[in-house]
Amino acid sequence: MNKGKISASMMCASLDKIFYYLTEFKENKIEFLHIDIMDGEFVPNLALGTDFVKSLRRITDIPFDYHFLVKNALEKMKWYDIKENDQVAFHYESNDNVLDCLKYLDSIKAKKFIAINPETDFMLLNPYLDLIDGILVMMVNPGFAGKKMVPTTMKKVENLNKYLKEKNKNNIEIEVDGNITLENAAKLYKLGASIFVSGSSFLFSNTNESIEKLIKEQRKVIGYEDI
Ligand code: S6P
Ligand code: MG
Repeated sequence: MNKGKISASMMCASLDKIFYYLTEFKENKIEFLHIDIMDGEFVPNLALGTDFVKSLRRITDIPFDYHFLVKNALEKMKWYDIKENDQVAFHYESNDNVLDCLKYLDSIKAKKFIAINPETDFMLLNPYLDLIDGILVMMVNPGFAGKKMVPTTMKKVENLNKYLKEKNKNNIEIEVDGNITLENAAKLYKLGASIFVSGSSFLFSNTNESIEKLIKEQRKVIGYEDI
């Protein structure tokens, strides 16, 4: 099994510690910064605006993992300065034309992910399997940090992984977002998830542990037995 990757959820990072976090993430080679973008329409919350994200981009070169929880994602993606190899997820449930979004992401050479809410059937993504790099599975109802996992989502990840294997689509990554505690990360890694969004349930849980120690603990349960 490939080693899992960590995506640190920046809506959970308090600003007074931002340089500490970014330095530790860089030194410990965290793979992504997870950038939630919320418009108060698709979800009942607002998050990470264009100028904030652009200034974050100026102070770190860690790849961004954008998660657009918005209506009109195609239009709003263009407001952000998405770089080659950044990863971008938009929601299947939104009002966008999926193919148009994928086409735009191709044109800017970003990695293409489709996000699905807990109640959305992954079979609906069947027409797009040849076109995407990954599927972001929401493990909580979207909009806020600190929510509890919707219990059925664990089985959903297991079934999705089996389905992708049967279809010979092992190249499609499964990203899990929401309530990723250490225990949930360990279970989900075994069930086939490969990218783990870490928010208030782990990296930003404000324990007294150093970020370095937390990253190492998380890595141990996602394929780095030897750390
Ligand atoms: C939620 C958003 C997530 C959160 C993340 C926070 O709608 O998409 O990315 O930032 O879930 O992590 P936690 O551990 O508080 O659920
Ligand atoms: Mg997210």
